[in-house]
Amino acid sequence: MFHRRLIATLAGVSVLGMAGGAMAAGSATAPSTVTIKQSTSVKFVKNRYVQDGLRWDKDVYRVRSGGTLHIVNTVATEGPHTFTVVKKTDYPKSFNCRICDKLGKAHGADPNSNAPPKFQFLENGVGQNMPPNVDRPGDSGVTGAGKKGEHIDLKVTAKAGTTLYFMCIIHPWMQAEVQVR
Ligand SMILES: [Cu+2]
Repeated sequence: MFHRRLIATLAGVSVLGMAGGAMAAGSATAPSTVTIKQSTSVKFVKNRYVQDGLRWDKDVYRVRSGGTLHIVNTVATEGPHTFTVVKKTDYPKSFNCRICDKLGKAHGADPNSNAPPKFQFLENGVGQNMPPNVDRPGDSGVTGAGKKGEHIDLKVTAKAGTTLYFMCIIHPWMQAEVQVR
């Protein structure tokens, strides 16, 4: 399956960063640092299906403009992940994910090899090896080689009032929002 190949090809990179902050209540008090984790529950029904419940730990996150997204691998068996901003209309509804193919190529992932991607980050769809300022589709980061605890820190420069639609291009059903306040 395509996502299995991407798991292998995007593996192999990580950066260090700061610790996460607590989520505050109310839009006026959105936190300056928000931690984004994953959880999973796998359901296996013989001769029917495997249901992969891998997900972001929330559907909606809030962060202050100028704040930091602290994205951590928290499921030991199913990393790495990408935090990738896309247009809402580019969200896939199946494994057939055109935006995943396009941005996977921009990361320099080779679907025929286990090598790590050439670029750990994208800024506006262009590969680079430093974290982007997150404010638009095509801003992206790979969380690491997949080991538990690996993480990236991304600065959100989008203006207050912006909603960022993000996904993991390795696991295309992992889709959630960041509301910038
Ligand atoms: Cu993922």
